[in-house]
Amino acid sequence: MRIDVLTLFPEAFESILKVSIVQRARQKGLLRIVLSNIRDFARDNYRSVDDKPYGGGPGMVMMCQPIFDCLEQVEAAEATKGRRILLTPQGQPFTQELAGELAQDERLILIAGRYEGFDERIRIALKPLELSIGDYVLSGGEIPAMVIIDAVTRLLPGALGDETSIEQESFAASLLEYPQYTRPEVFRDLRVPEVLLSGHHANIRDWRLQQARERTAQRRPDLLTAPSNSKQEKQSDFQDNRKS
Ligand code: 9D3
Repeated sequence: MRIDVLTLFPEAFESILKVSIVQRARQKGLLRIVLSNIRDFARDNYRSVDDKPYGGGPGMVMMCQPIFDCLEQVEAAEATKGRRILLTPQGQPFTQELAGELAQDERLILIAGRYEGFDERIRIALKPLELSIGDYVLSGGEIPAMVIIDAVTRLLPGALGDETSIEQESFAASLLEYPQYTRPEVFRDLRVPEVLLSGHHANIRDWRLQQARERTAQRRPDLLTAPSNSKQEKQSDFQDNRKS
């Protein structure tokens, strides 16, 4: 997969490029990330990429011209144009399911903005998929773009070490994780639950499923009623558990 990022802060992406799974996927040749600085496409002496909103109001708006020109050059670099994605607080919520769909694509083009927003003609003419990563206010689209890169990269075939992990991740949205323990058996008087030491695999499975259900009901009851849940499949995760 090739991921292009159009941004005013390409240097902000150094961190994600250099660590863990994204870095490993790049080394393995599964992923190529190409950063483009929108400001390189500015045309005036001030290298402007934003301007005042028509009709007045606070803040500045990202101009069409630098983004259109940057995108045109980026798209021309490959035969495959790729899926255009605009990061905005008004976008469709990014989910694990969507990450799975994006991971099938050959090429993604992420456009991260700053300021109060984009000139509406960027939406009208470029018809991007518009994504938000959640209902909180960030300073720009760079962190959302990194979130998408990270979530999608994990789903590229061969990116994760062992193959069972991907299967388990696809169920991540249906039930919360059960409690996990590692050595020692007693730490500051806190004991590991007896069932986990018993070696009785059927009981361990039952306990984990029950714990996961209780925890989900307590903390995220919305997950238990959501239509996209594959609870059957999640249960099969417990029936054939290779997690620990
Ligand atoms: C005052 C109205 N604000 C819109 C809710 C203005 C505004 C706030 C923050 C405009 C842009 C931004 C910068 N945020 C993003 O670019 C962004 C974002 C986010 O803030 N939260 C969650 N997902 C995303 S994706 C892009």
